[in-house]
Amino acid sequence: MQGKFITIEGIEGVGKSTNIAFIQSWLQSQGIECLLTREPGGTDLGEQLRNILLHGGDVSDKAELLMMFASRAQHLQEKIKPALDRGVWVLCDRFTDSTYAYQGGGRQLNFDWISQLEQLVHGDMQPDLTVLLDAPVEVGRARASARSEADRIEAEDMAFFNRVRDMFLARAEQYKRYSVVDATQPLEHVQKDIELSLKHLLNTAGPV
Ligand code: T5A
Repeated sequence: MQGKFITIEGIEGVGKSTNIAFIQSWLQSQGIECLLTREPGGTDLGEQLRNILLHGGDVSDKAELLMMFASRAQHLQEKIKPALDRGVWVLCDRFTDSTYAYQGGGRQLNFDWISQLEQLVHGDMQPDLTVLLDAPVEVGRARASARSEADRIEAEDMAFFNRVRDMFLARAEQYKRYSVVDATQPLEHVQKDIELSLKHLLNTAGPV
């Protein structure tokens, strides 16, 4: 049986890394084998692209878009699809929803280009569940900046991140696979909400 594909999304600092680790340990406690990975990155090529994307100098908006999808194409072929085919559940920190939010919403690139690249790279394959951790931009930025210095994308202004957040919320309205969690809550409450979505997915997944 195919594994399930779970993605976690949201603006910077909302708690994606913290909560993807929680999802992994919760699923493992249910006897489910999981692979935890991230985008951009997840493969040797993807991690090299990530380094350019987050720490490179002048990267044009179109080059940024293409590198996000180049990383994803490699990631799907080398890691995500083989794991799902083995019945392993894949937990991915960001996926194509981030491209719609950052390159589409934030950079205001043409949506048709994103959708054409999405078709090229993963066709109709979509996550089974997307957990969107939502919080006002000020909250996410305060948490992220307390933890580390801003990278090339984190250095964008508030208006950019408000467009990113709005795009995530608009997509969450559009697609049933989304579960929106209020990330301003204390961590235990955030994780209770995530657990409910996981239980729902597990109930609809059949035997694992
Ligand atoms: N990108 C990515 C694109 O532009 N297009 C794309 O297609 C893709 C795939 C990737 C960058 O690339 C861009 C988006 C990004 O700019 P990244 O490493 O995924 O970068 O992203 P970041 O969002 O920068 O990740 P962060 O590590 O900054 O944030 P997280 O993972 O959301 O937050 P986390 O878990 O590290 O938590 C931050 C702090 O908050 C605390 C944690 O303990 C931690 O200290 N915290 C809470 N505190 C209080 N209450 C809670 N509920 C808390 N939850 C977490």
